[in-house]
Amino acid sequence: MGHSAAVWDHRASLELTKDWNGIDQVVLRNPRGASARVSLHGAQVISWRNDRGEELLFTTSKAIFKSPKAMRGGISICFPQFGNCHSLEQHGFARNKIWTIEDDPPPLHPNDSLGKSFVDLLLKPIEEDLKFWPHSFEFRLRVSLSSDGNLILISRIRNINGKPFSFSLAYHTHFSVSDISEVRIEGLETLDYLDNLSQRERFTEQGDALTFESEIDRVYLSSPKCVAVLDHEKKRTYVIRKEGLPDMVVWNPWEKKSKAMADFGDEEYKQMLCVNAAAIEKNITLKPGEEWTGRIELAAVPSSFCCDELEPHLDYF
Ligand code: TA6
Repeated sequence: MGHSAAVWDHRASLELTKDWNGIDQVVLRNPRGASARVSLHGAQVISWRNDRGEELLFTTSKAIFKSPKAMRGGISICFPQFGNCHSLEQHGFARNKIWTIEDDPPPLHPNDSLGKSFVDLLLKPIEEDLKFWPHSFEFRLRVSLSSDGNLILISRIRNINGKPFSFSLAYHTHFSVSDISEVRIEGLETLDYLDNLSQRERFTEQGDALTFESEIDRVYLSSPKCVAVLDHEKKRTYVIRKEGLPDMVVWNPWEKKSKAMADFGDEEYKQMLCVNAAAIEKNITLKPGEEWTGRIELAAVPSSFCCDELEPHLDYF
């Protein structure tokens, strides 16, 4: 299929709907029945289902849909910061803005389109934003669903000939799990991490897979391109492959913090785990005209797989 046919096919496969607040959502589907739903509010992925219709992302049952606050859950785009380090909101403003659909963005690699259902979203600062963050940027996000149901997010951030600026970014990803005590993460062993529960003090992870018995809020540094989240009870593994994102945030609020969050069920910590590919320890700096790309590919596979067993089709990782 030539490029033009692929573009035609792609546009035909987009389904536009509106949420209860009248905000546009895009539904991506693949021929096997997998789907993903993206809200133009914050370009937030609010659903990712496998070909059996099982929801793979956690969203709270206590969501507060009070614009501009992002709904808790799914995958929210945290930019230009993640964590309190400026006068901005804790995880930046991008997830609280309305994005637009861009029909004809600057091209990506052909592999980023062929055989995929995708939507290109764009965020540019408005006058109001420049008061808080005076930088002329364009943030392009491609959300795609591959033929085997993998979810791919590609961020391209360009400095539109303003003065140099620095930012951090995280894909704030809430995975749905059967029971947090049955989950482990492979790929973060022996890494250094900053512990947000101890004033970001630096520690070194021990040699075993990461398991969960209490609140965790850590930034693992210089993490590998591939990390696996194994849900023993569901015999399901989430494989996270990333490019341009050296850090990995792991967060579960556990019981006490869950009870303190109005938009989070007291027991919901048992069914979720945040594993966020990110670039936060070292800010990214863009000179005028420069562009940065950060991408993740999420796969949900039977637990017998692990990172290096996945098909080599992920040819940009
Ligand atoms: O490390 C993850 C984290 O920064 C936690 O400290 C917690 O604040 C979590 O993000 C939730 O952030 P949100 O803004 O989605 O409520």
